Formats: sequence, C-alpha cells, structure tokens
Amino acid sequence: MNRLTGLTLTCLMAAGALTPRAQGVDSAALAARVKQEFQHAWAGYQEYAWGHDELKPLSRTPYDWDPGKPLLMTPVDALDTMIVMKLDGDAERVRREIVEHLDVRQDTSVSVFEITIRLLGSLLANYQLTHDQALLEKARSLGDALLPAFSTRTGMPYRFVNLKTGATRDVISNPAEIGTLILEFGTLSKLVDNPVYYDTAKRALTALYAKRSKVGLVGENINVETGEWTNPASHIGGAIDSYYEYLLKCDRLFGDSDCGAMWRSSIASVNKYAADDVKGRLWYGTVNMNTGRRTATTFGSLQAFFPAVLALGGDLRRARRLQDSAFAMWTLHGIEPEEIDYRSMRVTGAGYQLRPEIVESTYYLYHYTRDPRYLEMGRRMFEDLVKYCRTDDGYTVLRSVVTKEQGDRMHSFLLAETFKYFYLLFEPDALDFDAVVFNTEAHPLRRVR
Ligand code: DMJ
Repeated sequence: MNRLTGLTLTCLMAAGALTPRAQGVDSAALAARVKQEFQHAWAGYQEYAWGHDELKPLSRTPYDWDPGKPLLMTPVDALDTMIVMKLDGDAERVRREIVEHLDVRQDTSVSVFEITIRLLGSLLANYQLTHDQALLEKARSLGDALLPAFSTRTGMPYRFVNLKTGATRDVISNPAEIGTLILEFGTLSKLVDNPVYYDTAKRALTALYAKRSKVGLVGENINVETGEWTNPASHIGGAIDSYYEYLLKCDRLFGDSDCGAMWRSSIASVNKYAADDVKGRLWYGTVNMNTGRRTATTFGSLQAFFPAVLALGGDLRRARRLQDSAFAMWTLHGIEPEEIDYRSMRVTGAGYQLRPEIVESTYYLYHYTRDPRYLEMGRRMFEDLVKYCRTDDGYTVLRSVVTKEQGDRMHSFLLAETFKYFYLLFEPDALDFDAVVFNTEAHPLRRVR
C-alpha cells in the first residue's frame, strides 16, 4: 500500500453500513461508472492541458484563467476526489505536481474568493488527508499572499489581489465573495496555530452581516471601502449563495456561536421573504433587501445548493420540497438550465455549466433520509450528464439545454464537486459525512483540535 492509500483509508472509512440498494438502482455499479467517467475527464486534462488550469475539451486545448500563469486549478481541485475514489496513482502524481510546480506567489491578480475555495480549500483538505507538510506550507504561503486584500476601511476584502505584489482591485464586491472565506482561513489558523487568518476572515464576515437591512437581508453588491450597498437585490443565488452556507458551516466546523447566531437570524429572514410558494412548489426568488418585496421569480442551478444547506441546518421539510422543485427544473429539458422563471416554468438562462449544486443537495438528502428516491434522482441526473456533456476527450458545458449545443470548457469544479458528489451519493461509505464539513468547492475539512 503506498503512502496516500494507507493514510487516507484509515481517515476516510466510515463505520460500515452496507452499500445501499434502491429499487432499480444498483448503487455499486453506478459508483463504478462515476469513477470511470471521472477518469475519462481526467485523462483528457492530462493529455491536452497538463500543467494548465483547465481543459477545453472540444478544441483539445488548455485554458489558463490568467494566460501563461497557471495555478493548476483542475489537478488541485481534483486531488481529494482522487483520494476518495482511491485513485492512488493519480493522486500521488498530482500531489507531487502541486508540491513541485504550484507557484502561489507568482505575479498574477486573482479572485480572492475563487482561489480561497478552490486552492486554499484543497491544500488544507489534502493536507489533512495526507499529512504532507509541504501542502500545509503552500497553504500558509497562499494565505499570506491573500491577506493584503483585507486592508480596507471595513475589513471586507477587495475582490482581486496580486499574489506577488499584494496590489488590490475591484472595490465593489458581494456577500458570496466576502463571506465565503472563514472555513478555509479558519482552518489554516488552527493548523498553523496563528489566529490572524481566522480573525481577518471573521472580521469581514461580521462586517458584512452588520450591513444587513432592517428586515435582516443582504443585497447583491456592496462597496468594501464605504460599506454602502450598490445593488439591493436579495436572493440565495450567485453572488450571495455561499455566504449563508458558511454562516452555518462556520458554526459546525469551529463551534463558533457568533456564526450560529448570524445563521439563525439570516435563515429566518430568507425563509420569510425570499421563499415563494407557487402552485404547491417551494422556490426561493429575489426580493428587495430593504422592503422584502418580491422583484423577480427566478431560480437556477446555483440556487440548487440550498436544499443541502437547509438539510444540514435541520430543516428537512423545506429541503425536500425545494429539492423536488430543483429536480422539476432539471427535467424540463432533460438537463438543468442555468435559470428559469418558476412562475411560467420558462428557461431564462439556457446554459449548463456542469454545475454540482443539485447533485450536492441530492447527496445530503440521501444522507439524512436514506430515501431511495434520491438515488433514483441521482441516477437520472448522472445518465443525463453523460448523455449530453461527455465528449471524446472529457466533459463540456452546454450552450443551451434546449438545443443541447455544446460549448468548450471543462470547469475544475466538475472534478472537485460534480463527480465527487455523484460518487458519494452512490458510495456513501467512501467518506464519513459527519467527520467533515465540505467547503463550497466540496473539499472536506476536518475539525482541528
Ligand atoms: C463552485 O466554484 C462553487 O460551488 C461555488 O460555491 C459556486 N460555483 C461553483 C459551482 O457551480
């Protein structure tokens, strides 16, 4: 047994429930297929994009977020999925590549949010899985490079920071990018025994929470120097979504009761104002943060993470209802659109970006209920993903779920999240759900004692 296998098996194996079998769903066979498809996507990346951020699978070319300055997004994001799937050879190759070639201090301006959830989250989770000190050192160095972003009057970070110079840009940010940092920064603090990262991220989070409206909601855009809202749209979708997720998870991972209190008051407002019952279905739409008045009835693939958060927060009733709505959105055209208007059930954003959120929610609901209908949902979604998004050299986005026209991009979160959540749905014993808190990019973080 090599180094990774030995360590990770002991870390990952949960106390042995039997592999589930739902009517007509052979979970073990599906898990094996998910693993095969992950390997297919990974093979395409290795063949045509090794050393770069992502694969463009139709043109068979590499893609770097900042041209010529790769941060190895795909391999870094994929590493703990490989470990969970026991792809030990691939995992060892990636671990070495990260240690030897990931340059987290290069002269490139990065999104604080994206780099935190993908790179910092992965480095920390994989350090906890492998105990490889070099991964923790990279994480510390990356954490230090991100800190200058928080030098603002409010403590809320700029959206972008240069990893080498510390230069910042983009003063207008949003709750997701400000409030989705505490799990990673907090874990780093605990692992290197230095409170600066935790304190910095928590200050940003509490500053943001303090800016909530009288009815307890946050908006979509905020100036991180002045603290003024520049867009009052309030919802659970992109630009806000994972702020709520991290309030709850911060409490679960660190036992931080401030986060717990912020979560409870926030979810009460969200359920009061954003939730919308239409023709017997539960949705969450858009309202004005100050009045709570409804301004849009749209819901999409990003919002589909919310059943998982509701379930984690103990609200299984709403979680189940919202999951049914999200699945109805998936089945409208045989695969999930980016956005619909839930009143008319018409598609308002036709793309599919290989997103994981609905799969994540299916996994959480199956974990909490063991209801076989979630396995059946998962099977259906996996078949559709393979049918419409598989290419000869990987997986790709759809320009339209209506026409099924393919685009040319394989996001790193396909390997970090979408395949991982499918795999865990069908093979839940591969990871002890209660021993970890998944960051918003599906990197499993453990409590540090
Ligand atoms: C991922 O990077 C994360 O899940 C993030 O929270 C939202 N967007 C993508 C997946 O859709």
